[in-house]
Amino acid sequence: MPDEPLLPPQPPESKPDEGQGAAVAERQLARTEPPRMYQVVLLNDDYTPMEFVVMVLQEYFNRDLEASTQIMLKIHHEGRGVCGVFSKDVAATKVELVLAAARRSGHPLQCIMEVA
Ligand code: TYC
Repeated sequence: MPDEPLLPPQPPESKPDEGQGAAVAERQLARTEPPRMYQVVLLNDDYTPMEFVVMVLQEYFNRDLEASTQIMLKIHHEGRGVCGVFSKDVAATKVELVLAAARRSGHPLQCIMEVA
């Protein structure tokens, strides 16, 4: 015979605020922010040919000839111009591809990304 009286099975111990209901309420309160977006920006310089910049805008940012020429001229006159707005990974990849193409062709073109 055991010393202690036999009790019916007890539920596991839990404090009032640690029940599953509290966890669900907490999860529902945590609002998911939309992902940060990044603009890819081309910078002006005195050496990169205009045609090369127009080609970059067409090839890497899917702009037609007209839009590419407008953006290139804006950069030429104002010092910088936005090529497009993307998620972080896509923006970073575009920057790398543009810089690699510019270096391969021997141009000093600068391309950066910044929070949109
Ligand atoms: N300023 C350059 C030139 O006169 C053209 C140019 C445009 C260079 C845009 C870079 O991001 C640039 N050849």
